[in-house]
Parts: sequence; C-alpha cells; structure tokens
Amino acid sequence: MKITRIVARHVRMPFRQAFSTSRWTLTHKDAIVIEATTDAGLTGWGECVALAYPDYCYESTAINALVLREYLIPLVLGQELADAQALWEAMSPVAGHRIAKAGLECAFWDLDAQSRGQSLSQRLGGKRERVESGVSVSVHDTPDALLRTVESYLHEGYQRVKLKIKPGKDLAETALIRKHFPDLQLQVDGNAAYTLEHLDHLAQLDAFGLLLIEQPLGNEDIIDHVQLQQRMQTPVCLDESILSADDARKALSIGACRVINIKPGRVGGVRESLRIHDLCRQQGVAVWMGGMFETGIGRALNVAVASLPGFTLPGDISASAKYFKEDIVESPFMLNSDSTLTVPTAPGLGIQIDAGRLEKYTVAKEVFVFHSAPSTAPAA
Ligand code: OSB
Ligand code: MG
Repeated sequence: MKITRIVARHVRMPFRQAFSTSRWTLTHKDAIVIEATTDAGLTGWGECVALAYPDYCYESTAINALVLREYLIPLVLGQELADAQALWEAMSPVAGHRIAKAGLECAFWDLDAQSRGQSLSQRLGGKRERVESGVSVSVHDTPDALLRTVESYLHEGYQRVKLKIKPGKDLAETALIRKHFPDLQLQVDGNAAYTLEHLDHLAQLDAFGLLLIEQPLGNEDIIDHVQLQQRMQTPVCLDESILSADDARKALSIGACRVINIKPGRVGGVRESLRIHDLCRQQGVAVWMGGMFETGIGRALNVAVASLPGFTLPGDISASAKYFKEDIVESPFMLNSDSTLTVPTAPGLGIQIDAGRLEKYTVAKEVFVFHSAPSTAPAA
C-alpha cells in the first residue's frame, strides 16, 4: 500500500452542550481529520483525537497538525507500507505523539480493510455486531442539574453512566445518582484531579457499588495508584497513564489497576490497542473503549475495535447526537434500544463522509502530494 496524497483538515464542530471535567471545559470538538489516498485510488479516513488545548495530555489539535506536517507525513508519503507494523516503524523516528500517529494509522486501517473488501471489525477479528454504549457526564454546577442530565440520558436508553468527578464534587453527587438509580451501571472519572492525600476520601466511593474509578491520581502516575487500589474495593481503571502495552503490563504487574480504558488515539492506534487487548485478555483483565468526543470517523474506528472479545465493559461510545447536532459522516451513529451501537459492516471503517458538512466545519486545510522521481533519466 502506497499513500500518495494526504489532506489534513482542522475541523471544529460545536458541542450540543459544553462539557467539563475536573480540569477543563470544552464548547467545541476540534480534530485533525486525515484523508489519505493511495496510488490505487482508494481513500481512507482518520482522526487525530487530541483536544484543542494540551491539558488531557501534551498533544493538542495544533500540535497534531504541526507534527503531521513537519515530521510524520514526510515519513509515510510515497512509502510502500505492507501493514500497520510497517507504518509504525516508518513513523518511529518521531518519539511520542501517539495521537498524531494514530490519526494516520486510522486512515491506514481504513485503506487496508477496504483493499481486502472487509469491514474493519472483520479485519481485526471482531466478534460482536453491536457494542455496549455508555455516556460520560460532565461535571455540573449543582447536584440537581446533574440528576436531570442523568435522567435524560437514561430516558434516551443509555444503560451505563460515567460521572466526571473532582474534589468537592464527588461523594454527594455519586450518592445522589446511586440513590435515584440503585441498579444503574455507574462509574466515575477523576481525570487526575486527586492526590495521595485523598485516599481516605476516595475510599468512601466504595459505598456506591461502582463498576470502576478511572484515573483519579496523576496524569502520568502508575505507582501511587497501587496505594489507592490497596485502599479501595472499587476496581481502579487507568486512562491517561497507559500509553502502550508496556505501560499496561507494568501497571498490572504492580497492582496499579484492575481494569484498563483503551483509547486507540491515546496509545498510538489500533495496532497498540490490539496488543493491550491481548495482554489483558491473557490475564483476565477487563478492558473497555474510552472516548475522546470523536467525530463519526473516530467513532467508527472505536466501534470496530470494541467489537473484539476482550471489551467486556460498556464503552464511552455514545451516539453522534450525544455530542453534535450533525456529524460529518452521512449516517450518524444511533443508539439501539438495548443501549448499543451497531458495528458497521461495509468495507473499511464503513462510513461515508458528508462532503458539505466536512467543508462547513473545516477551519484550515493542508494538502500533501507525493511527487515520484521520474522512472527514466530525462533525455540529454
Ligand atoms: O477522560 O475519558 C476521559 C473526553 C476527552 C478526553 C478525556 C476523556 C473524555 C471523556 C468523554 O470522558 C468520552 C466520550 O467521548 O464520550
Ligand atoms: Mg478518562
């Protein structure tokens, strides 16, 4: 496979509602959307899922664009790439920047599966036709407002809820939701807002029968989470601090967590996601599909990866309408009545891009073309 043209677009789409975590508030979804065309004329799509500001991690939309333009695209354009491993090796001169790499890798998998006439889920050995969907719920100003939001999601049919929490907006909020919905599949996400001083405080969450608590301690921490897991019955799940299968292996070996959130973007793509999935499966550790407010492109990728057998917990893979009035794919992802999304079956990612809507939300666009050397020497 040889990619000879890449269009990198910065898209900015308004959220239906602003979203706040312990650390940041977002009103828009920003992403670099990758359109990659091969010498055989196939087109694949990818999405770099970094947020607009480098606070979830050091990558951001602008940093993704820069790293793609200056470093990654020159490394892959015009190269013969047999598989995702070859793509990974081609990009290996660049340290880190896994989100930027994952955007290119997503387009590569779309092309790879299309060229075989398979859906991405089939290509990866997916076992499910539908994947279980949950919602991630913003930090709210008041417990009452939070309760109304959760009620509306349950009314829409979501059967698993994740509450964003932060010190001072955690115990009472979680208690309230649990009191109203005793059987709800409920979990919380601290987005690195807590420290070792909060161990006793966090342990009080054990009272609420949570599926898990996600990344309460430092962004890059594995070690301190060991103490937390020893102090709590609720399974600790790592998000921010797991960037690779190696990180996952280390975290599990010291007991820093009992569950892992896989985000293909965060870990450098599908290839690394598969390695984490396989490692966890061997060890009987549950994984679930995280989310980065993806457009229909990244959502199609996440749904395909989540169809693998080790994804045994519901993911942060909500319907397009949870985030946006309109998506840039022609058919938005819809919630089925059993709180699932359907895994696309058409070749590749199985999506069609709505060119008009893509254009409408594009705020910047760069085109990169591979110019091959002439195959014969010019005449003297
Ligand atoms: O911590 O899981 C997180 C979104 C962006 C960055 C980090 C996180 C999230 C979410 C939203 O929780 C998940 C979604 O896409 O619905
Ligand atoms: Mg998280």
